[in-house]
Amino acid sequence: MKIHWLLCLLTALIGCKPQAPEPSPAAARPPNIVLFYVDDLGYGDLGCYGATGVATPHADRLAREGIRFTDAHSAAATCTPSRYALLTGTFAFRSQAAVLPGDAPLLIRPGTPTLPTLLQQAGYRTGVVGKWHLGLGSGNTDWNGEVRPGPLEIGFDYSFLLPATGDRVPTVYLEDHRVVGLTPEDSLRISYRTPFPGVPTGMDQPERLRQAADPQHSQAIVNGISRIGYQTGGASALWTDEDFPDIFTDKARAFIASAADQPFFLFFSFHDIHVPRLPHPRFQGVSEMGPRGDAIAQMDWMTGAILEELQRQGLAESTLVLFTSDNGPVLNDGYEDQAVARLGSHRPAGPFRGGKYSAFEAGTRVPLIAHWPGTITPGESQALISQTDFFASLATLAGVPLPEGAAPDSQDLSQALTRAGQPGSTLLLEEAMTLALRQGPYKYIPPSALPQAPAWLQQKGIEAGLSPLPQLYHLEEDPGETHNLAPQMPERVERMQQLLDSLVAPKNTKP
Ligand code: NG6
Ligand code: CA
Repeated sequence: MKIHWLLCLLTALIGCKPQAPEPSPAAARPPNIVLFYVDDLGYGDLGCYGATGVATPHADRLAREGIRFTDAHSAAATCTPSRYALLTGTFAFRSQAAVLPGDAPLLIRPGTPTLPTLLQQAGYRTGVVGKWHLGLGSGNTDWNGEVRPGPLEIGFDYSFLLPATGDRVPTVYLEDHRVVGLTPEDSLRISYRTPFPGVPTGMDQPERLRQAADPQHSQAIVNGISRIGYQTGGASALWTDEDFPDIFTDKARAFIASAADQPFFLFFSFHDIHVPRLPHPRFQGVSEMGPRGDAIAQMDWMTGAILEELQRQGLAESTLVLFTSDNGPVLNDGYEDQAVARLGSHRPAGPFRGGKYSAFEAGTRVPLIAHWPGTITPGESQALISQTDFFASLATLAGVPLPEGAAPDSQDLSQALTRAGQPGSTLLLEEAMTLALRQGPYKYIPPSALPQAPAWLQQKGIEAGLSPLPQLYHLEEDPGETHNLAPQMPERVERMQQLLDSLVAPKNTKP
């Protein structure tokens, strides 16, 4: 200490500055981490990624002041597998994790190394607010009692959840282990198999609905909207979709305020812009695109309100904000909400082909912004990076080593995450109904065992990217994946198939 001061004095006296140390992202006190995780937001859905028809000033500010990534990927083209990989650093195909029903047990076994457990070990307070969709309980969950295991058993100190999705029962909030607002005399029951006698469904009473829905979304009616799954009781606990922005934002703010003298990790997982899209009345009509655009504006407002809380608490400069999406965009995902009719010139997937569910690029190519004022120099990054890599990267930034065998699919890309111009990954797996592989500008989709997409996708005009033949695209020359190079480049196809096989081969550890 004394020597340090002497040096300072000396340099002041001789009038030259000491050599600036190489900036190290892992500062003495590790940064707070806020992960904004939007649901179904496409590559082209933000102003800073070319959106038209809706303004996103808060996300755009993050991009202006931080790093805007142009080749970042969710782990998978649907929600549950993406979140599983994000939190465990392990691809979902290893345990065949797929989109879960709302009564599924917790998918991540307690004891599995998870990102929040690791951050707890690094001294963080950890919280998750918003959509969960990773299962809860251990099967046959009674929603009227303690619901466990859940996030608290896999590394979170606090949770306030929408348990599955907005379009699935149960349509209640869960805070830590309890459904919020239940009364003992009106117990909540759900079923994904059998209707409850006498309880109306969207199928038999469509005239009660505010948005027409497809058959899969035509069961329990809550707040004038039919959902997937049957439900009865729990009237005092049922959510009103239009309240989501205020309720989730308030919970996030309270979490930030309560954690102020300890580093914290907030996983803020939006319901927006998933279906059903029912933004609060103050956002209705603010975009030119109907409810889907209004939901984007609402999501952006929530982002701004949480950033403002960080500012108010004096935490802006000590917080690394990551802003991204769990999979690519979808327009018609089960409800008639004008998403297709009012799209105009907006391109939800930007220049890419496909979207949610798809092995084509827009299935996983999503916006990613990293923001850490004072530490990150603003810029644009073309680094190839997957959310699967957040685990190892954030471990480095938090200053903790990865435990043996943890996060086997996660690479430490902390340099790329915090500095524009740093290289990303050389290979990247994309998980959809088939796996796909990126290597530099090349994208390889192997011949699929499934000859074509399931009927419910085809009916909505969604391209799954499946083909019985190999597909190879050069994304720099052909971002829209229209010209299959496989017949011309059989050697590259073979090499990429071998690389894919080696990445898919079982790892030693499995959560
Ligand atoms: C699908 C639902 C869809 C959506 C999706 C999950 C049907 C026909 N479609 O099965 O509406 O809920 O699951 O979305 O049931 S995700 O973003 O959570 O992965
Ligand atoms: Ca999603």
